[in-house]
Amino acid sequence: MPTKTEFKSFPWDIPQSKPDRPLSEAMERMYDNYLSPRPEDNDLFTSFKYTKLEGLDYGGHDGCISRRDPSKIIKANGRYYVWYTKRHTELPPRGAQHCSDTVPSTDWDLADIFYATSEDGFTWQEQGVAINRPDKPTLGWRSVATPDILCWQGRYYLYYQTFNEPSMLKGDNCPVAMASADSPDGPWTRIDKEIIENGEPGSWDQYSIHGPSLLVRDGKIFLYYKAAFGDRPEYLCVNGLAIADNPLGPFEKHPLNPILNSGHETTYFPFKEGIAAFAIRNGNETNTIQWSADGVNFKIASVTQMMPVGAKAYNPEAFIDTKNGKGIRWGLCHFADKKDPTTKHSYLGRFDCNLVQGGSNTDMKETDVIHAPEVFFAQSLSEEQQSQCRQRAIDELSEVSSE
Ligand code: AAL
Repeated sequence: MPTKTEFKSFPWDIPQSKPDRPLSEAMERMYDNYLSPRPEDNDLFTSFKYTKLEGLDYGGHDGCISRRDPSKIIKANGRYYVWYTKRHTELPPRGAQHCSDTVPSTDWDLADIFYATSEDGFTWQEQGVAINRPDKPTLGWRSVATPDILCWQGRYYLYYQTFNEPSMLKGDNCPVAMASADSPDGPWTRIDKEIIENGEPGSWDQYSIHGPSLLVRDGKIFLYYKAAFGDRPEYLCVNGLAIADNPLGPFEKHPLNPILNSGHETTYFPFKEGIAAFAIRNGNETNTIQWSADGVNFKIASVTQMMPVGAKAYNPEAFIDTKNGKGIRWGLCHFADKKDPTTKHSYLGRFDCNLVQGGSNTDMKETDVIHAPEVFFAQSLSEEQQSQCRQRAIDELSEVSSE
C-alpha cells in the first residue's frame, strides 16, 4: 500500500486521460469504462426531455384506445412515418382470466398495426391500418403488435409480433412475422409465417421474440430482439441478435446470444463504427446506454435515468450501413397509464436527447435531473408494506428498551 507521500494528490484540473498514479477501482472505471471522465462530455450520455404529441385521439383516455411500441421513424415522401401497436376495444384490458374474443387480456392484445405521419415530429396524423389481424387460424389472428421498419433496396419491410392466443394466458408468447411494400403507405404483402423462429425448447427465447429492431450493418440485416426468460414472476429481460442476408431470412441467431443482459424493449442505433443500445429497465444494467464496436459485445457507456419506454428514434442512418454513426436526437416512445387498473392503456409521446457525436454542448446532458415530489410519492408503500414497516419499527424499539 503506497503511503501518501509517495505520490501526489489527484489533480484539481480533471485529467482527460488516465493519470499515471495509483487509482481506486472507481477512478480506474471512470477512465476505462466511459468515453470521457465527465458525463457531460460523453457523447453517449444524455438526459431526456418529453413532449406530449398533438393529433392522436385517445377517446378521453378511458382505456379503450391504446397506442404503444412505436417503430423507428423514417423520412419518406417529404414527411415522417411511424408504425405502432393500436388497440381499439370495447373494454380496457381485463387480464388473461377475464378476456374474451372482444375483451383484451393485456394492453397489446386484440391489437393491429397502424401508422401515422408528421411534418414536424410533434403533430401526427393517423393514416390508418398497415397490418390488421388476419382471420383465425392465420398467424397473428389474436393480435399483431410492436412493429419495426426496415428499408432495404428500395422496399419497405415491417417486422412485428404475432399472437395466436391472448397474451399472458401462458406468458407473453409470440413469434415474429413480416410484411413488405413498395411504399410506406402500403399496400403490404404479408408473409403469414414465422420469419424468425422462437428458440428450441428449453432455450431462453423458446416462447417469444419481442420488439424486433432492424439495422443494416456489414451488408446484412441485423435484427435485435428481446425475450423474457425464466418462470414468471421471476423473469429477466435480455436481448438477442439474429442476422440475415435478405429480409425473408433465414435469420441466424448469434452464437453469443443473449448479447444484452438487461433491457425491456429494444432501442438500437449505429454510433461511430459500432452500435449503441438502451437498457431501460429489468436487469442489473437498468438505466444504462451501451455500446459495442461489433454490434455484439456491449459495454456500459453511460448511466442515466428516466429513459424512454418502448423507444425508437428518428434515425436516417439505420439502413445505410454506416461505420461512422452520428447518433440520434429524438424519437417516439410510450407512456403506460396503469394508475387506474380499470382504464389501463398507453399513449405515444416524443423524447428528445443528445446522443450525437461531438454533441458535447451540455444541452440535455443533465446529471442532476430534479423530479417533482409527486414522482417520488407515486412510489408509495402498499398498505401491507406500511404495516410491516411500522411493526418492524415497533419491534426494534421494544428490543432496545428490553436490553
Ligand atoms: C412491450 C414489448 C412487447 C411485449 C409487450 C408488447 O413493451 O416488450 O410488445 O410483448 O410489451
